[in-house]
Amino acid sequence: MAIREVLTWPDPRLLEVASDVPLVDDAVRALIDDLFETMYDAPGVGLAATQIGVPWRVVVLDTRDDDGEKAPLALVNGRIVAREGTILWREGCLSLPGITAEVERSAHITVEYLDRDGQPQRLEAEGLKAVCIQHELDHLDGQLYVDRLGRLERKATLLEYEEVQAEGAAEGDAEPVVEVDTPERSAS
Ligand code: GNR
Ligand code: NI
Repeated sequence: MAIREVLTWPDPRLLEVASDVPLVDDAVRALIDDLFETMYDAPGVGLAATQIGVPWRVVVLDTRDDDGEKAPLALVNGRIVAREGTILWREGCLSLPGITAEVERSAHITVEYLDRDGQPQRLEAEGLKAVCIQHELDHLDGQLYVDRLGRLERKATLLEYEEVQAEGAAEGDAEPVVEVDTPERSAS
């Protein structure tokens, strides 16, 4: 198990379309474990393999159960087979840290996927869970939530992102310049 570096926009690997997993083997289960560890560490409510630079169709999420207890869910080769209604939700993304935007999604979805034992499963979701599944599956197609905004709002949101990133970099101005681009700094 390991905490992996989460890629941030505009890393070109975030734009790649991931491949179906041919067999849920120990390597895929190890990937799922790393995704959970990285997601809980961040912390985030979901994480796609794309975000740690692995181009396989694997996502994890945990939107907690009604009692606030952990409810980890791993979806391999997940696909939405039915959708109903629309919902507006304010989304964030670990690959676009520091900003959020309201995104329109399907309100109710049915998803088919393989679980960590390779068994086919089907689930229905609504609310944050449905939003999160759609957000994560989008990552596997190289899509970020800003790609679901209107053209002008996408532009404004990415401009805000660049401003927030520049402020973060400016706060580090007192540090030795040689450290500015080290992985430790960009991960913190
Ligand atoms: O942590 C996250 N929160 C979140 C909030 C609203 C809608 C989607 C998400 S997913 C995000 C983590 C992430 O970037 N997953 O890809
Ligand atoms: Ni995301």
